[in-house]
Amino acid sequence: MVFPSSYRTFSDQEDPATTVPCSYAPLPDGARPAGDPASRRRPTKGLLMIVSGVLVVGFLVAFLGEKGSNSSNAEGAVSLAAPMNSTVSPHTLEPVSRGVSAGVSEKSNRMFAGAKVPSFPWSNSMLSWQRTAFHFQPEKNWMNDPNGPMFYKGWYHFFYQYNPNAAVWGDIVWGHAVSRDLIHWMHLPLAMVADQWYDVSGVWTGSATLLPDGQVVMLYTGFTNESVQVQNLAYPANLSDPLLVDWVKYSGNPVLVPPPGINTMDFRDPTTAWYTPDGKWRITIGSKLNKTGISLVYDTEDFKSYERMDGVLHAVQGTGMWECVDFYPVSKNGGNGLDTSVDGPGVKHVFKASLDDDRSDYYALGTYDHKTTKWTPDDPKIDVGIGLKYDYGKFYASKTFYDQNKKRRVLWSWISESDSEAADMKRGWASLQNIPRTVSFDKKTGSNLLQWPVEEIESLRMTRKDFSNLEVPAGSVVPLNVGEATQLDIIAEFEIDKEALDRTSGADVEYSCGASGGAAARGALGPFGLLVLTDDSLSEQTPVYFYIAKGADGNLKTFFCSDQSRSSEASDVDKLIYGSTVPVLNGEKLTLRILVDHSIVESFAQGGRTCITSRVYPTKAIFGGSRLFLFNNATETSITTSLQIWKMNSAFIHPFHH
Ligand code: DQQ
Repeated sequence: MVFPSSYRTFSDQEDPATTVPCSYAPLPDGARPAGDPASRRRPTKGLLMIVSGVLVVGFLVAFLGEKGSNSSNAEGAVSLAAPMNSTVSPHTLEPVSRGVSAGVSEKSNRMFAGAKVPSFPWSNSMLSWQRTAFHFQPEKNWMNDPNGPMFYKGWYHFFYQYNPNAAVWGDIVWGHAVSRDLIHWMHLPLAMVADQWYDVSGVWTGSATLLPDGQVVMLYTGFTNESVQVQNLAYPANLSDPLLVDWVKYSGNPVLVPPPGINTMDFRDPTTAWYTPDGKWRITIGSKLNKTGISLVYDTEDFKSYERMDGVLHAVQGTGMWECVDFYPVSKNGGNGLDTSVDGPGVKHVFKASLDDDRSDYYALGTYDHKTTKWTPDDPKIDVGIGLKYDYGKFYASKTFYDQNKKRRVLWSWISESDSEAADMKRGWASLQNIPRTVSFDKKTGSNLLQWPVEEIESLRMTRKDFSNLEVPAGSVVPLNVGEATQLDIIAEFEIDKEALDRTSGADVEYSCGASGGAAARGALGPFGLLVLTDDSLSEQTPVYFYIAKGADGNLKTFFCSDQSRSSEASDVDKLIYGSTVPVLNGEKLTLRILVDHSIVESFAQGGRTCITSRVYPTKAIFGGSRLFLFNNATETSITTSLQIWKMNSAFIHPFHH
């Protein structure tokens, strides 16, 4: 790739004694589907409405006691051998609307929208346990989208949407941190604050472009004094400062305003620019037309003036507003990552949109034609917004960057909370970023990306325990003696009994992670996997597992799931069951990796073909009370498994002092 000089500058790791299976099978036979969270909450909501209607305080307290003891039925549809004895306070949480006038999106915390749920009496010690040890998070307050990630003069830079004033969304500015290795971070002063008419209501999401001559271009969305979304240009005040502490906003901002026909509140989140064969830089910006998600395209030579390209880069009906669009090339040979401007026959292009309507990040693989300014999905049946997700748990507003230092493409994402806003405020912080992941094309399947935690995370590995060829009989739980299990890196492989596999037929072809009863529901060939963040009695547990469905035709379909329904005794946390199918090729073992870091569990199946990130808020499986177990709740097969489990160090993220 040749860049011309024509663009203008601007000044402006076994303990044998403890690895025998338990003599009990705490995960029971039989189950009925868990149902969706709304239907699970409905009885609570109805009764609470009656209670509030008659306003009898004694009845309210009695009702809440009843609700507490029923919580496992309500949430998971089946009971465990060790039921949850929930202690709830006589308070209920009502969704709080802080309103647009406070600069707060009504969509920033939707979990309990329209529902009243009993609030759990979170202690300060429980809340303090939730803070992570090696995931990026600010010292306090609210964070959301990753912004402008890049590698510059020996440092990884990470900017993020940040509320300096509270642990809820609002008053958004750009936080900034730097790292040598993407794991150990140093917090820097705010990079950009809301101090201009064109961003006074919020310095929203943006992306960085590194120009061949060493300049750094930052394009971001400003929410103006009149609530219009515009695009602005900023750049480092001093390119010789590797920490890029000071930023200048271009005097001619805004550089782009919503074009005719586009709603002034639906024009945001410019991408990193890529260089076209026509000698121009090209960006795309998410929007919508009615219910169709679209991506507008602009060309520029100087990042100050722009030409709108005809049509759109891509559009998908019924997907709603596309936030934080990302567009980048991947090598068909699955090798190194590629600079955003690379194109050619060995390249496929990934298109990603964050769907404001369901708060998930969807991607698709396809072909880009620079002449027509169009991207076409390989398979329209799994187009953007209706097919693959980067992650089937909590994962939103993600953004990649090309790391020229290690020749890889790295993916960052906002991991929001799934507890109550009241708990967030009491704790004083909200949201995390994922462990950055390398992203590459899966040349074995040819149909998906592979995501894997950056190799630098392995520098935090401390003591290791290995477990080899453990047999986990059908219907059993096996404790893994690793001690306190709150900071772990787990690698596991599983083999199913071949005879059982052969003799089973027509099992669970209609299975789905979310609607088939979760980890407690037994099938012929699953579920089996790990119970993380689990207390000794197994009353709190977060299963991460495989489930194999076998069609009458002999075809196998493998699911990878994470079940939050028994993750906490508290009711005021999200208890969804996440997951999807995962491609498993002939001859492959089932493999998984799990990073456990206090309230976050990041799980990767088959080398990262399917990923699930969960936020969990146990009340007993914390500190020294957290344990790790294997489980096999299948009825027809035993499982043989080998594991390597490392205790993880803290990354000691700290402030920078001049
Ligand atoms: N968050 C930003 C917007 C973006 C949204 C505002 C996605 O720019 O569309 O904080 O989470």
